[in-house]
Amino acid sequence: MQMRNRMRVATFTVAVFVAAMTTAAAPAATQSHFSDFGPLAVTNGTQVDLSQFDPAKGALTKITITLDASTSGGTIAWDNEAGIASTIQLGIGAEVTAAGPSAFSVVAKPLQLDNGNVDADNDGAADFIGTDSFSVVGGVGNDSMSIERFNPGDFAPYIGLGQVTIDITSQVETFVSTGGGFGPIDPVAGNYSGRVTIEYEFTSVPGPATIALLAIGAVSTRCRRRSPA
Ligand SMILES: [Ca+2]
Ligand SMILES: [Ca+2]
Repeated sequence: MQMRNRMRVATFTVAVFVAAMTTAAAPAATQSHFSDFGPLAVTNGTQVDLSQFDPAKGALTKITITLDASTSGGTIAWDNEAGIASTIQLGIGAEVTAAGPSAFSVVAKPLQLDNGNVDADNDGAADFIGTDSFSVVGGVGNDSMSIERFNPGDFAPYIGLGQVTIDITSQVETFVSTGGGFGPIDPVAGNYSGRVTIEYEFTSVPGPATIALLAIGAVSTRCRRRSPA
């Protein structure tokens, strides 16, 4: 009879221990928020507000900010001034920066890109017309970049029940790559838009059920120790 009781207590203790360990070893939880911006003329800026991390949910361990940006409506032309024919890859778009508190900054560079072949300079002028020139008109560019931060010393502005403000700025970005030719570009800025996503990774605070299980486990262990050998 006594043996059967001891077995029962031991089995129960193991079950509580396993339940408690399963809870303790649970993977970190995540929570994310996003906000869209634009379309805006490139060189204009804006702001987006995102929810802070609610400290009641647990301890913040990592912040990831992702910037998805797209561009359209820009044009760029290039005119060959070299005496040889050339390949050309040309792009127009934006360098978009999303900057939050604690110097969390992420940059994306969406570009409308196109490529082709041009003749050698045949007009002695950088006039952006003729068979020695090339243009990008239309199309859409996309880019996405993320940053991750792990230093708890940087987290304070992101914790609370309010909002965290992310500043969005932009400037004109161009791209030129030739196969031997050279010449000037004539860029005209377009528009850009995008989305900022913030992800909070955290370890959960143990709930009342977990604490109760741990307490029962402790009591069971003590009962077993007191049992006669
Ligand atoms: Ca020319
Ligand atoms: Ca020309």
